[in-house]
Amino acid sequence: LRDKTPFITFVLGGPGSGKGTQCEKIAETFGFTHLSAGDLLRKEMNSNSEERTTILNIIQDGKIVPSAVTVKLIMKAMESSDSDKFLIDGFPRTEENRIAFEQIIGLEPKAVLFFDCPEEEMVQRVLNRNQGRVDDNIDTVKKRLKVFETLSLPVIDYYSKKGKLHKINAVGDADEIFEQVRAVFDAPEV
Ligand code: UP5
Ligand code: MG
Repeated sequence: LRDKTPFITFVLGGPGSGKGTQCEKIAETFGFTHLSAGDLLRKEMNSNSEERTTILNIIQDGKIVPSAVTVKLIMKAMESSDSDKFLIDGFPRTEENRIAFEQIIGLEPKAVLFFDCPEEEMVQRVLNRNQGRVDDNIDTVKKRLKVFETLSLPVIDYYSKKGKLHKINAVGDADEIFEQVRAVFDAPEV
């Protein structure tokens, strides 16, 4: 049993906007545990899980894995950690994801970061990454961008209306971007 409600921050932004890079810095500086939904799904995809083929096909097509699968993985990761501060990177990506998390986990984020980056920059970063991700090719990147625009922007808009959104200009040097992020976590209301 936990004696404290976990401090949850959702970290959102398009493909290649720098979520993972900035989460590492936040985790290091502010002591959060970094959970990347994409990393959890890729790990599941490379295991002998029953879901592995479904996940691979969806990721290759730039679509969204069913909420039940992703929320279960996030919940398992949270439960197996003794941390009470989590950065959830790349989730929720749809309104349905958001509602599933609220219903299954029963928690809401204290803050939501949005890394705002122009499309051309995101495409360049993803295509330059070269780490063998099955979705880092021009065709899948175009699909990921489309999904981001149609399904993920409404989630960002939802948190903006709730007054929880912190929009970060994600263009420039990673350390400069982190200075904007630092200001969010240094502020007393967060
Ligand atoms: N880089 C970083 N910052 C830079 C900077 N300031 N200047 C120049 N370069 C910079 O960065 C991307 C690349 O850019 C790296 O090479 C980095 O060095 C460089 P990174 O920090 O990795 O950006 P990030 O936003 O994390 O990009 P990523 O590609 O991981 O974002 P996605 O949201 O596309 O990927 P994710 O892993 O979250 O999801 C992948 C897929 O999984 C989804 O498309 C979807 O199919 C599936 N998924 C779900 O279905 N449900 C989920 O909940 C989550 C994922
Ligand atoms: Mg990432």
